[in-house]
Amino acid sequence: MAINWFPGHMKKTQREIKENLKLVDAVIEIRDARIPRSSANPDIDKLVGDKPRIILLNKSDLTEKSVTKQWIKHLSSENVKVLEVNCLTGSGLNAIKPAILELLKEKHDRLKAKGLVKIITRVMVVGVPNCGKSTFINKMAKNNIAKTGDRAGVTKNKQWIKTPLGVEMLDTPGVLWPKFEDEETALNLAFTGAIKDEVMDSEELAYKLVERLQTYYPEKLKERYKIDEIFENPLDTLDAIARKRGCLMKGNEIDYMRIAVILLDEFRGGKIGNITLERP
Ligand SMILES: Nc1nc2c(ncn2[C@@H]2O[C@H](COP(=O)(O)OP(=O)(O)O)[C@@H](O)[C@H]2O)c(=O)[nH]1
Ligand SMILES: [Mg+2]
Repeated sequence: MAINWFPGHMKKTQREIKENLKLVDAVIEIRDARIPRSSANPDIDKLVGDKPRIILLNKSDLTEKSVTKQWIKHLSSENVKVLEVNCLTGSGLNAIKPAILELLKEKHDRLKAKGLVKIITRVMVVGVPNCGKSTFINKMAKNNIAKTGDRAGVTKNKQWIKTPLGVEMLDTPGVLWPKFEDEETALNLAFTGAIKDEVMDSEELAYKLVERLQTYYPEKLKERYKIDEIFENPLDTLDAIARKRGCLMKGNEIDYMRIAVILLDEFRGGKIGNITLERP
């Protein structure tokens, strides 16, 4: 699976992120909770440095809860707080403010000691494509559409959004690139829709998804598609699923394209169940 990002774009966004980093107190990094490792940018630690960071494991409505808890523990550190959220409903988002305050406590204490009363906290949002950056920013900006506009001495040509949390957020999120170095990462990104289907072979992708699901979630697969058994060869399982769904062409041939679209769609929509594709 040969997928790549044009290095010119990568360099430009990297530069932009570095510049924006100077303007903020903390970084909110969004990841897809179904693939907390694959949806991370390999250079994020280097980029963010020791700036306080909040990792939002977004789309947690689609995951296996206990595994998400494991990830939270695994990814947390002194400078990094990890929260599970659902940006569609807003669930979990109110934990952001306390997390930011905790991360910035020392800094705030220092400022207060200097006599500052009103402290504005600025954050920037980063994440790989499709992790939910726009949904997050829209949700946070809701009921508070008023943008703060340019502010002398702070930044030029940058829009900040005032959120109900009392935190100002840079309104354009930084797009990071994931790494596709190994096939598993590329597949995880493709399964979850982070890589456009147009550049993928959907039939192969669906086959690989069945292979994965029948290894880790055989019962969910059986239940969703009302199949009696899982076959050793994932292709046989895929065929059984296709037959159950009536994805057949003339002469009873399997319509692989049609079942592929159905499978990927249902997986992405959480219809096969709460599934996490990788473990810490
Ligand atoms: N199930 C679920 N879907 C979400 C959540 N957040 C975002 N999405 C969906 O994920 C897709 C990508 O979101 P978007 O905000 O455009 O991602 P961006 O590319 O990072 O800006 C959209 O279809 C969103 O509706 C969530 O918490 N749960
Ligand atoms: Mg977006």
